[in-house]
Amino acid sequence: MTIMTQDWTAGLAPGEDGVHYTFCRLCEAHCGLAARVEAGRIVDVQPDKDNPHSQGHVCLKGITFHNVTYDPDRITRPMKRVGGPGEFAPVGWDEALDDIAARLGRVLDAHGPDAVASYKGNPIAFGIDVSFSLKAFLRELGVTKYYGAGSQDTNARLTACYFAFGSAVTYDIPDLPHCDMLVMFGANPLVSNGSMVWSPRVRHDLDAIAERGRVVVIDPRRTETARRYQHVAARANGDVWLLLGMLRTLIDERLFDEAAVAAHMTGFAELAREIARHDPAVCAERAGVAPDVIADLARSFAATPRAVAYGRLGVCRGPHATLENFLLVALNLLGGKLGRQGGAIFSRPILGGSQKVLTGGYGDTRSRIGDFPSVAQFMASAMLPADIMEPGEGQVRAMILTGGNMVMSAPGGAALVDALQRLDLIVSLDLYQTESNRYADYILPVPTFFERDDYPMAGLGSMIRPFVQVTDAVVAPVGEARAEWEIFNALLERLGKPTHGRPMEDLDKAFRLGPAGDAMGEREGWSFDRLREHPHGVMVDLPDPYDPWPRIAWPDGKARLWHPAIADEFARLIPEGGDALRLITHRDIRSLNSWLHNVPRLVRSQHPDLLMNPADAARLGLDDGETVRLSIAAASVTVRIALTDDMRPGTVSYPHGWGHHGGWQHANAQGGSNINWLLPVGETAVERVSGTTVMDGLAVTIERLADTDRIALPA
Ligand SMILES: Nc1nc2c(c(=O)[nH]1)N[C@H]1C(S)=C(S)[C@@H](COP(=O)(O)OP(=O)(O)OC[C@H]3O[C@@H](n4cnc5c(=O)[nH]c(N)nc54)[C@H](O)[C@@H]3O)O[C@H]1N2
Ligand SMILES: Nc1nc2c(c(=O)[nH]1)N[C@H]1C(S)=C(S)[C@@H](COP(=O)(O)OP(=O)(O)OC[C@H]3O[C@@H](n4cnc5c(=O)[nH]c(N)nc54)[C@H](O)[C@@H]3O)O[C@H]1N2
Ligand code: SF4
Ligand SMILES: [Mo]
Repeated sequence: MTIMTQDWTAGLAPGEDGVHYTFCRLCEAHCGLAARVEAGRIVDVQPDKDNPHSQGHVCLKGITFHNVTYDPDRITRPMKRVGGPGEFAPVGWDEALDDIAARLGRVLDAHGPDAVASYKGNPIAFGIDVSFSLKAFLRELGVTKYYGAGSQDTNARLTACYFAFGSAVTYDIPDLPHCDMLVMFGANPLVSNGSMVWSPRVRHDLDAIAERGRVVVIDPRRTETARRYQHVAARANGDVWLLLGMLRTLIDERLFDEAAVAAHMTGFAELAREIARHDPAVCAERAGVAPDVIADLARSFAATPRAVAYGRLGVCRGPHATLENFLLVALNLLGGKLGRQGGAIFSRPILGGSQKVLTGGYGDTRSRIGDFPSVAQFMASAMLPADIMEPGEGQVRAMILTGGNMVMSAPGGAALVDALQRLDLIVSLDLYQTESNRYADYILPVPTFFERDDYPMAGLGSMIRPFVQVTDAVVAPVGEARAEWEIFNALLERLGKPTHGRPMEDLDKAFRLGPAGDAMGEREGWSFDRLREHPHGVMVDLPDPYDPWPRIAWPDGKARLWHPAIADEFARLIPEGGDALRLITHRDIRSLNSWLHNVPRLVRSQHPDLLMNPADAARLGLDDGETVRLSIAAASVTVRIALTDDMRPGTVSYPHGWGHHGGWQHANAQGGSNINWLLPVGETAVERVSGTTVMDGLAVTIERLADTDRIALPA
């Protein structure tokens, strides 16, 4: 391995020999990286120890990512489908773009923009040019059907914020550096590196909180994070009851912040009346947590001035996900933690013009079938197959897939695959031939993050310590790969529509006009050019985050503890009965959703196994390491079980994103199964108020395989 020296010289051109400082764009941590280029190729990647934000933190994904850039299975030429699924042949760029534009134009002319849908994958959020250009492209075509990860990820949290704060784009983040008690619902930051809160050294933040006070992790699995701090092994989807129990203690014992409620909130009486209907003992039973543990959590939370409740995926995908997130926000509000140092703070605007209060973001469009609202533009994924299959005005006939591998990551399984094959046109911009775009008509090759300029735009709202960095591409795009923004402009040009410039350039201006900017040279501050002279990035000063009330977007300026939609959700609240096993998902530090399984160094020590408590296995007569059939209704996959008392009895967990059969040879050889194949679609699979796919905590059946069904999985 080459030993790195910090020998950066300002203005290294892409591909020039030397060490290029840049940042990882795989997860929200956005760690600083130092990439050594020799003879035009990245030969080694190390942590950038001089990055003031990540301070040398990285994980194995970031420092092995050049293996993706140079992966022999990567798509580096435009590919056209010439036969069945997965049968592609290379074509020239002009031929591909001409044909795509002609076919897209025909769909638009004959059926209008509602016949075209977009699927935007998770990595697109972390590329500034691609995300802005995709938006501009769809806007020019009049396309408003945005599908993507939202309904498997953020929708419920953002919907709850809309009801509480009046905006689905204003969410609160935990002020980790000043916090003395963090109550964490369904998040595993030691593996995920934090989500909807950006802090690359999140473990150091949590350790410091535990040192000063408490970190409590509520999770049906004793996760890597739970193991390090205090674990409350609640039942899957039991959080709504746990939260009701905590709120009941706060209200009954008058431990809430009465002054804050009176000055800044409405709806207290309605919320209190509803909460009074729920018996703490019953709540505790349904949460699967002892009553005194819940009461103690509430009292300790109330008594700790610098405390905050935070929740992520584990509370974002159950049948009551919006209600759970709303009660979580209510806990922070009633506890007097919003805007408190060490409590919950709103992100600090960094772009000019964004200081204004943003409203809406909820229900701007609705699904054609089922009438579900979009949230921050994302439609309910569970309705995509019906949107393609059901005839009528607005039936989807063409799709643009930008990143995203929905066959692995969205619900639908066989129904989704069937629907994709009915489309007139699928165009995919991706690095690989995946389980989803094997049904595409074209796959267009795009750069990896090492091959493009960027700025950590997506995180600016969630960074607890504001940081900015501008990076140029480290190397030029491999093969014939072309930036997505160039592809979208080339298509717009052929369709006779107005094209747009490079989004990075517009953003520079917005940044310069924002609070950290130089006001176009009028004052001391930052511009992208000046940032380029600071290759490790810089920490920036932004306005005080401890005055949240001007950011409430409801016309009366008050946060809401009640909303008619929340009343409806309470009316719908029924306890989950039965003793079926419930399925949840876990992540691995060396995986990223569905697409890093082709890097041998990352996958060699991973085991896609169904984690199960030994007591459940004994009840079902199953052995450790056995391959079993896992089913939801009629859909089933085979998985290998691994027994561990980390799982709460009654809950099983499987990592998502496995079971490959795309163009990634190494990934295909890893075995495992795609559990999203099991997830139902259609109206009953959707949590109504947020369009969230109900996918965590579904009841599953597990059977021994008959001897003839047994298959060998790699060890
Ligand atoms: N290494 C790695 N990092 C990643 C990713 C990755 O794939 N790999 N993905 C990135 C993405 S896209 C995201 S959105 C973030 C997600 O970030 P996190 O939400 O922090 O990550 P998860 O591991 O999904 O954690 C969810 C936790 O919820 C628990 N859980 C499941 N059901 C319930 C429930 O009903 N109640 C409670 N209380 N807990 C429950 C699960 O056991 C799990 O530990 O991670 C990001 N970072
Ligand atoms: N069962 C279960 N399902 C889940 C989850 C879970 O925890 N459990 N998590 C959900 C969550 S939180 C998320 S965010 C989604 C993620 O699901 P998706 O949004 O579908 O994302 P990925 O599966 O990560 O697939 C990303 C694709 O983008 C491509 N790609 C990578 N970089 C780029 C780029 O720069 N440009 C372009 N054009 N393409 C690129 C990759 O090759 C890959 O094909 O999965 C969701 N699905
Ligand atoms: S934690 Fe790993 S994947 Fe996430 S930004 Fe840092 S290096 Fe990249
Ligand atoms: Mo996500």
